[in-house]
Amino acid sequence: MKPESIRSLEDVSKIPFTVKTDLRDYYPLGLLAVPQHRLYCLHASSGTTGKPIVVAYTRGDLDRWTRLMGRTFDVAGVRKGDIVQNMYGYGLFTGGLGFHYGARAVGATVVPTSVGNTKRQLMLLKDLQSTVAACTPSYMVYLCEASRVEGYNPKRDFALRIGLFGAEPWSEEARKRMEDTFGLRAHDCYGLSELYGPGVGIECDQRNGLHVWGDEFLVETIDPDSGEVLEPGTEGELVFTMLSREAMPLLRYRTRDLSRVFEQECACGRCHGRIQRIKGRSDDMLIVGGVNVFPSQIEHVLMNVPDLGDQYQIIVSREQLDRLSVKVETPKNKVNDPGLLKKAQDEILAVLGINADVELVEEGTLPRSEGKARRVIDLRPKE
Ligand code: DLL
Repeated sequence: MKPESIRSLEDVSKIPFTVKTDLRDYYPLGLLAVPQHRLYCLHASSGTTGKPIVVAYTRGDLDRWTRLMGRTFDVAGVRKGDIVQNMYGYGLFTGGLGFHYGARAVGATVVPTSVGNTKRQLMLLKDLQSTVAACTPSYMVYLCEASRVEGYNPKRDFALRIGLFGAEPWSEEARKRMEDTFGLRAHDCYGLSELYGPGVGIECDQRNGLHVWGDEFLVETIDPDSGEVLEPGTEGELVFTMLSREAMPLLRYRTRDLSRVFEQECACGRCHGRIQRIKGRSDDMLIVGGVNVFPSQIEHVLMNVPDLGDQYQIIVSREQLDRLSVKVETPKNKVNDPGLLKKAQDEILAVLGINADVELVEEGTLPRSEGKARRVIDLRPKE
């Protein structure tokens, strides 16, 4: 392809797709479109094996991302004077800093509590009278419960009026629960690290799909099997082309997220297009408490620990928060080896960034399948 080959919007479909494995194959910075000294920041997200994928930003990219996040906050109604308790993880994950930049862009006060430490989160929500909660929806649902257990009366003690929830799928039932408990209005926020991070899509007050910033993202939907471009309105996999990104301007990036593009104008009057809330994924990626997990990553880790067999099972459950358990086979004399158990747990934590309950089971105990192995059992309620 040469730039001259693109003369109309239709020509975009001639450009080959970019996929997550391209980022892995060129790890860490092989896909840079600018000299490395122009980079101002790097973030990283789960890859499909032991290495993460790295995303890079120039100063211009950070400014643009900040602007997109500012608009995202604005659409949700966040204003100067609001106190944003940012409970997304700060660090390599794009959630923490992305929401931080957004709060700064609209002139709100940001409280960078980051994830976890629930008692302290609740105390600050009350003492600071935070008006905006930004976190994964599963954590907010957990806070509904936790706030009562800790003796708070959520509507009386807290001043939350807006929730900015994303990084994982969530249901209308979860929305109702959060809104009924805290008296806030919950907005779905969509994004992915490869496309800056959060700030790709946001629900306006109509809450009828998410507006996608059309001056930055060109959206297509494709058939995930054939790669064929679908008519707007048809459900398929979202593919994005970034229009102003400098450091890593991915073209036709396949997200693996399933949705549809709405053609009708939104009653709110904004002219940026809309996508439906994400329905699921066209690959096997799991999102456990907001953290992306590929079964292939776990396999990669387990296979690199001596004495662990190649049969394993991943079980995802939800008690209060999401839980990841891994059963893996090992020779009989190793089943009670605490060193081996710890090694497996530590390696999973190092690569995936989450604590998993590992259980060593004797060789031959996990079910064998004749076709595709059923490696993942997701017991979370489908709501
Ligand atoms: O999750 C960025 C983000 C942070 C978005 C905070 C919103 C809020 P990644 O870790 O790269 O980036 O994961 C991206 O998460 O491809 C989707 O499968 C899923 N995802 C993100 N937002 C939503 C959402 C961030 N609102 C992957 N609904 C994406 C459903 C979502 N899935």
